[in-house]
Amino acid sequence: AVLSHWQDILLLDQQLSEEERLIRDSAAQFCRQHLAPTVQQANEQGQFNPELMQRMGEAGLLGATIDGYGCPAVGYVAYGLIAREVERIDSGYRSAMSVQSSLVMHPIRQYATERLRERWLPKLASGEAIGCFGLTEPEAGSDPSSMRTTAVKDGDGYRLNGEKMWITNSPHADVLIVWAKVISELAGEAPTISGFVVEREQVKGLSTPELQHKLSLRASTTGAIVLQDVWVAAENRLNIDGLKGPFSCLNLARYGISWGAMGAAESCWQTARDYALERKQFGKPLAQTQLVQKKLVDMQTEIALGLQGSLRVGRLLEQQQADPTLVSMMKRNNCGKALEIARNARDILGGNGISAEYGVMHHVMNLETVNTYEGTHDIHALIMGRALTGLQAFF
Ligand code: TGC
Ligand code: FAD
Repeated sequence: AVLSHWQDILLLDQQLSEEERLIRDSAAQFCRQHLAPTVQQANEQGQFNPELMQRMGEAGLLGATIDGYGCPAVGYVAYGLIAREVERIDSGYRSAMSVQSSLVMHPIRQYATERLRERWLPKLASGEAIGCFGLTEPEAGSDPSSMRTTAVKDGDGYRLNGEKMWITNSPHADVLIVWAKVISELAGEAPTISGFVVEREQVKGLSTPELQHKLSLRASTTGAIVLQDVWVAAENRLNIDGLKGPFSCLNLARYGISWGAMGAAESCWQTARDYALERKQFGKPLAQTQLVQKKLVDMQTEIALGLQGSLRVGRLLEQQQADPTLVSMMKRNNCGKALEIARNARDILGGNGISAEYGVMHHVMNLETVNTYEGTHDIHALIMGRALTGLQAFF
């Protein structure tokens, strides 16, 4: 007989509060109703529909952990559960949700002035406004400390120059969090990295061309941010100096990705199981062969363990006890495992595995990005390696 809770073998459900289960179920319902019907077309056409942000806003999925400003103030575990449901459909949709929540609303909430919070957070929560986060540059990816974008004091503000690359949602963004090196007026003083709230309608010299030819995360728009003498008021500089500014936002986003990647993996695994039960070769279902059962069981094991790890980190975050190293561990593990699971699911579906109709191949393609952005698989190994040995091996 089939185990009644084969889909939740470690009974994660029992470890959630009533409120968390309700949030998860309503996010799942929203995703089935509003995201699933369009995902195949969005991936095939390489298009993100910005109106989806308003639908996500109505469903309370944007800035979910923030208290006030029209946000629901849910816990970190609930936030992870939302990311899991959204990414079960598509990593690109989850990207849109997590950039808005963790990389735009979070820094505005933590480091911007009250006036900017009041101006932007309610609109970002409702999806009426879209935000993006510009850290990566053409010559500075894993090593953001080598960024070339500069901010130079000019009157009552700063003049920004430089180029950001690979920025989720930049072509649609009304508000852009841009990280730059602030060049001091004092001779000999080292530059410091700081963030700036760039409001598209208020500035001149900003362009955000879309990147073309992407074969992954096609249901998400990715662009550049080109800043040519863009002037922003001093008030728009975030109140945080150094790389801990962007990294403190990345902690939250990376944590959400650890849940999201498991959602994509679960979708692939469940499709592979259904397919293997249905499909017969050599006179019996594929699911009745030892090799296929092993693949399905390996998937199940990694998903169950990955979800438990993310749940534990979420609980520690809620108690303010999670060192960022734990986030690196779960982001790295769950993205790497999800990619392997998606590839194995694709394999079990044979030729059908490459068809968009079965909903597995787009996860394979997406997870290639998810394994790379927000710190690559190997960069998170080096972050953990440094925490384990006390020796940094980046350079
Ligand atoms: P390092 O010396 O390690 O640190 C510099 C300062 O930052 C502090 N710090 C952290 N603070 C909070 N949380 C963390 N996780 C932190 N990690 C470091 C650190 O304490 C220090 O503070 P202070 O006060 O002493 O100055 O800096 P490093 O240059 O050696 O860092 C190396 C490394 C590899 C760890 C780091 O650069 C890194 O993580 N690289 C990966 C880059 C990355 O993740 N980029 C992400 C771009 S955004 C993105 O991909 C969005 S995709 C969105 C989507 O669509 O979902
Ligand atoms: P590189 O840093 O050049 O790395 C290339 C390879 O070298 C990797 O395998 C890496 O692990 C390895 N490597 C690098 N350094 C070392 C080392 N010291 N030791 C051993 N190996 C090393 N960025 C943003 O700021 N905002 C966004 O919204 C955003 N969205 C993105 C959306 C998409 C679709 C993609 C693909 C990327 C996005 N990124 C975004 C950028 C992303 O964060 C970077 O691609 C990522 O950090 C890696 O940087 P890189 O591509 O320059 O690779």
